[in-house]
Amino acid sequence: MISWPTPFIPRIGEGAYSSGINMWSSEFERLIPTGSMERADLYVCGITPYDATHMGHAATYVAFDLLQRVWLDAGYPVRYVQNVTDIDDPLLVRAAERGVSWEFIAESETQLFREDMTALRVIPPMAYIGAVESIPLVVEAVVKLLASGAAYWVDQDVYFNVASDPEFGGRSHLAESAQLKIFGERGGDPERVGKRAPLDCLLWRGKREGEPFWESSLGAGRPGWHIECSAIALHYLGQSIDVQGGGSDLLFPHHDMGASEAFALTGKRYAQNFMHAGMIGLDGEKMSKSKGNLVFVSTLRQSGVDPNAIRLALIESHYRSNRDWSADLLARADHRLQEWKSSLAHSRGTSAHETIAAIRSALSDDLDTPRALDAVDQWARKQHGEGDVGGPGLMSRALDTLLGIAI
Ligand code: 5CA
Ligand code: ZN
Repeated sequence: MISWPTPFIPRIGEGAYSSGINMWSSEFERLIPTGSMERADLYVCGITPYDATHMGHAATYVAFDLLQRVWLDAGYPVRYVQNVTDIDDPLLVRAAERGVSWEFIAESETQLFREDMTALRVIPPMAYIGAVESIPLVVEAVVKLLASGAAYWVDQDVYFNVASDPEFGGRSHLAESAQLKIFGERGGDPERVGKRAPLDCLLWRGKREGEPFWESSLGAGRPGWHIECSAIALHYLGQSIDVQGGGSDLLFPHHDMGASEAFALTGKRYAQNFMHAGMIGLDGEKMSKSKGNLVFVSTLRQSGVDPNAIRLALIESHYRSNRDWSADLLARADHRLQEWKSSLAHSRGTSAHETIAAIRSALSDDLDTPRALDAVDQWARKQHGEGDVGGPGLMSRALDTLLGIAI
């Protein structure tokens, strides 16, 4: 499906990342020095379009946008793929509630997401792939898993045998009791009779009365969730990628299941690194459709909030931290934006180089945005004081290129 327009990204000269880009200190103790990758491949789990785009979604996609900007700035060609889970149970539930078709919900919410991403200056993926359009890829993958014995039938459904990957669960490191609990909460069916193991996950759901279905060599039905991302990523990016990303709620079961499915399909470890963004909450609760405590990007935009302020608010704290959205956070970000604007207008010096080096250094250290914003604040304060500092043109371009803040 189509994605959204690429924002203009000014050139500020290629970034010098002499100490390497360390993006994965938290999860995979890897430090990849500049020059060790010919290109950077990224797969980020996309939305399930039934209630988009809330601040949690926005924070996650802005975090991966920063990663892409750092890679591009360091000179890596980036290949970025994202999916849209445009058929899944929540869409059917929402469609029934609203008395409209699930296709209408999927299309309209995906369109809103595109508009929000455009407003937030998020660089689009090179391939934006829907679950529905990838059904042939999923069927091909499931057929292969059945043939190798990594999948099996339960009535008209097909399940993945998680034991076929000896490293299953190796990303989340959860005890089995925790795995079972979370699996049950996040779309899994540990109690299903006929499975070989409670954690085995659905690959293909045979046709049910009243539910949408597609004809295939597996019979009529629709895809399971985890295999959607594995099949899309393997097809569009090949057998190994640098980073798979998403919010931390996807670590288990989604990313563990997907990694094991990819391993069963290729015999190789698929994502070399996983990056997970923290959860955005409201008043101490995770922001989610089921809790009904959502703040939407589109609502804020309609009320006249500058998308730059939304973006600044989302990156005030580190992407990995669980944090709350609040009116105060937005007010602080808006204030900061006004300060930066005023400093750019009043600037009278020449050099922004030190500040740009500080921004690059902070971002290359696991996207340390608090430190990057602090460097800009320091630069901004100096513009109003005495002394020969500044460089507003270059500074303004750097804010856009590196932080996606266009002023
Ligand atoms: N379609 C699947 C992924 S294949 C899905 O999880 N969709 S979603 O709409 O529920 O979430 C889209 C992305 O936003 C995921 O990466 C998810 O981890 C992230 N996300 C969802 N809620 C939050 C939140 N409250 N805070 C931060 N990120 C969130
Ligand atoms: Zn996914």
